[in-house]
Order: sequence, then structure tokens, then C-alpha cells
Amino acid sequence: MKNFIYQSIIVLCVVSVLFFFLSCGDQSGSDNGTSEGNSSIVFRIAPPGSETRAAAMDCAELGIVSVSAWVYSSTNELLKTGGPWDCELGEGIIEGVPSAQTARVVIICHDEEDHMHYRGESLDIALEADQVADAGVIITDNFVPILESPATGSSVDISSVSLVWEEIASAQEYQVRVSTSANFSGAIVVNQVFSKPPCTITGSEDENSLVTDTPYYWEVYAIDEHGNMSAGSAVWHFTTMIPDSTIENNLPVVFIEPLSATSFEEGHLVLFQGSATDSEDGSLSGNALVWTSDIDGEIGTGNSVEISSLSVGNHTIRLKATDSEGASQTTDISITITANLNQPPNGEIKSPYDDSYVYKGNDVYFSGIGTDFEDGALAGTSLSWRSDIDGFLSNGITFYKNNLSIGTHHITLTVTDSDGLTGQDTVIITVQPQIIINTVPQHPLANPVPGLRLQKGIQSHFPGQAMIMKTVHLLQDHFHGHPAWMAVWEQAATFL
Ligand SMILES: [Ca+2]
Ligand SMILES: [Ca+2]
Repeated sequence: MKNFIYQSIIVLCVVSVLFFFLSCGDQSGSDNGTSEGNSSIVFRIAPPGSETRAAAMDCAELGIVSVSAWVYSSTNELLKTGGPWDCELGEGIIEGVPSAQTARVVIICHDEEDHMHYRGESLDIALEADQVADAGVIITDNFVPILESPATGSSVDISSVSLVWEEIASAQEYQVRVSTSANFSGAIVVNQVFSKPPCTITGSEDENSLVTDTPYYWEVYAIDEHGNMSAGSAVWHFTTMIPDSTIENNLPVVFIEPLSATSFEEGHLVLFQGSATDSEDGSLSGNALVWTSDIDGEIGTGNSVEISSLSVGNHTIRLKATDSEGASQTTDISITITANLNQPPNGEIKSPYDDSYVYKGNDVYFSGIGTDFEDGALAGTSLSWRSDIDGFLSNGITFYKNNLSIGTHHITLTVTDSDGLTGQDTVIITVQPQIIINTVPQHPLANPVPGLRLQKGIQSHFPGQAMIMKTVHLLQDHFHGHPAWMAVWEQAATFL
């Protein structure tokens, strides 16, 4: 009961705030002299599949940024558009709607690129002059077609290719696009509107005919009765073939995954991914897949290639798959590399020196600089240090490290500018094991005295062994404050 009263108070507050805003809106409309006798419509939205109308849209989860509204009369005349509103608001008010007997509100939810993903509508809203009509909670539905068949990556009989997707209740028609290019930048062989699935491409004479042994990519858009078009479906692919049991070796089927964009800045990393299957060999990989650019030549092999060194220009990137019989098939994708006026930074390691040695446990001093034409001197996390043995070491211009593992380390300094371009420098240092002898036990170092000069190559008398001294250092004894000897020995021979 307490809860109910509390909720009622909240509802009353919301309603009074609403009326306050609306009266302001009406007033300003009257001032403009344009909305005499107009109505307003309030609505809230709920996510797809909501059972209860109280569910809130999780805009981030659904990838929705904005919401727009279209108001139509009973004769489908567009009365007013509203929004866009921030999706997070979960509601909106469409003001200045010319009064009509009844109206219909269509809600459209867009992603950040303004592509339509969800759609909902509310019918038979009674409009009265100078009144606020409540369209209630409008449950939105997915409006992006979901592809069904042929399964992506399959081979299909060229004599009749049937493309099938799930029907969408509020879609009036669908636009189907089929291309030889993964990002539809190449030839579009089908670009047609269908009232419902499937889209069937048959025969070989008509102008949309497909060619055998060719990879094709396809996608579907939904269009509602008002011409609003959805975001594109996923892009699926199939390869055409003529079923023939007399063929002894079939060509591989090869695909390139669509890229996130068709244009990239020079110096930025582009990831190409592709796959190939062969009816005799199965899945092809490694050197059976070769990637080339018509500008830069071969750029890599295998299922994926990451490259940041593509030249500026319009590239046709080709993936060629070759089966064990030497039969091959190719597919292409077009991308543009645009000039990047930003220059990459320079990294330089000042310390440690290249090809230097250090004993395990001793401090190693790291110092480096990063300079960039645009950003000037780089610092902090713009400098990143790694060892190929110990992994990440530190960020920054200088630091000490005394726990490097024994071994030969390739130390790499990577410097990154504000635009994400990088520069590197590498040095090699070797960390050696050490033997510390605080009191040198035997002749000729039995009683070392300060000032005694020792030379490398002195032979020591360990029981049963001959050791040759490699280096000797006079150290401060950390425990007693006395000078202490550190000698590094190398076993020269063993007495039998
Ligand atoms: Ca084959
Ligand atoms: Ca730069």
C-alpha cells in the first residue's frame, strides 16, 4: 500500500511536469502563430521482445544511439516528424502535430551511423486540438533482416540460387544485393527489391546471371511502407558451381571477410581475413593462401594478414587459394589507402648499450627517447619497453631493473605518437649468472687488503678444481659497511 501511494505520487509529479512543459510548448507555438489547434504526442519505448511494457531499452547493449518518430494520419499522410532523441531518454514528445482524427506513430531506432536497427509503432492515437495524446509504451522490433540460407561459405548449384532470410512483419519489401566483392565495391550483380523472401536467381541468359566457380557476397535490407530502410544484414557468401560427378578435381572455394571500412590511413594496421575450402582437400591454410596487392605485390600468406605498410592508392587485394592438385581460385577486395600527413615518431635506446653484458641481480639502467615531428618529445606511456624473454618491462624515459632473467635479451623500445603511429629501437643485452665471494677463500686472495690490485686470469685454489678469475670488483658490503670482494670465476679444469 505504501508502495502504491509512493508510485502514485511519482506518477502525479511526472504528469504535472509534463503538463508544465507542454503548456510552455503550446504557448511558444502560439507565439509563432503556426500551431493553432495542434496536438502533441508523448511516447516511451521498450526493447525488442519485451513481455512487459515496463522494460527499459539498454541502448548501449543494442547499439542504439538515437530515436526518431514519424506521425501519419489514417490516410497515411505524413503529419509530423519528431526527434532525434537520445536513446537513453527512453521517451519523447512530438509537438505541433496537426490535429487529425486518429494518428499512427512510427518509432525508428538508429545506430551511431544513422542506420535503422529497430522499429515500432502505435496505432489509432486519438488527437484533439491543444491536447496531449499518449501513445503509450511502444515495443520496438528488430528491423534488420536475418539471413537463413544458403549457409555462408557453401557451394550452390548455379542453375537455381535461392537466397532466403527471415521475414519481418513490418517490412513491406526487401532490397537484395549480390556482389563479387566482399564490401560491395566491385560488380553488383543483383540489386533488386523483393516483396518477400526468397530471392531466386535462375538461368544463365538474363542480365543478372551468375558465373560458375565464382564467390558471391550477399546482403539484405528491409524497407517499411514509408520507405525507411534498415541497416544491412550480415554479409554472407556462397560459391557457384555446376554439379558434375565427372569432374575429378574441383576448384577451391575462396572468400575474403568484409572489412570494417573501405578506406584506411597510410601507416595504420589493416587486417585481412579469408578462408578457402576444397572439396578434395578440405580447409586450405598456410602457404595455400596467398595475398597480393596490385600495387605492392605479395603481402602475406595464410588465413589472415595484418599489414600497416600498404602504399597510398587504390588497391585490389587478391586472395588466391591453391589446392594440392595445383588448381587455384581467387577473390578480390578493393581498399583505398589515403595519405597520412602525420609522420611516425622516432625511438632511440640510450641505455643499456647494444651487445652489453650484465650480471644477474645487478641494476640495469634503462634510458630512451621518443621524438615526434608533430608531438615533440614523447614521455610516459608513449614509451613502452619490452624484453623478448621477460615481456613488458616498463613505460617511461628512464627506470632501473634488477630482476632480468639470465639469457640474451632483445630489448625493444616502442614509441607511439598521438595518432597511433609507432617507432622502435632494439638493443641486445646478455644477463649472466654470477658467483659472489665476499671473502676470497684461497691464495692469492687469502687476505685481500684495500688497494690491492687484482688482475683477470689469476688462478685460485678451490679443492679439487682450478678456477680462473674472469673479473673482480671491490664492493661495499651491504651488511657490515666494509669493502667486500666480488669475483667472477670460470672453471678452467678439474683435477682428477
Ligand atoms: Ca580440389
Ligand atoms: Ca607524428
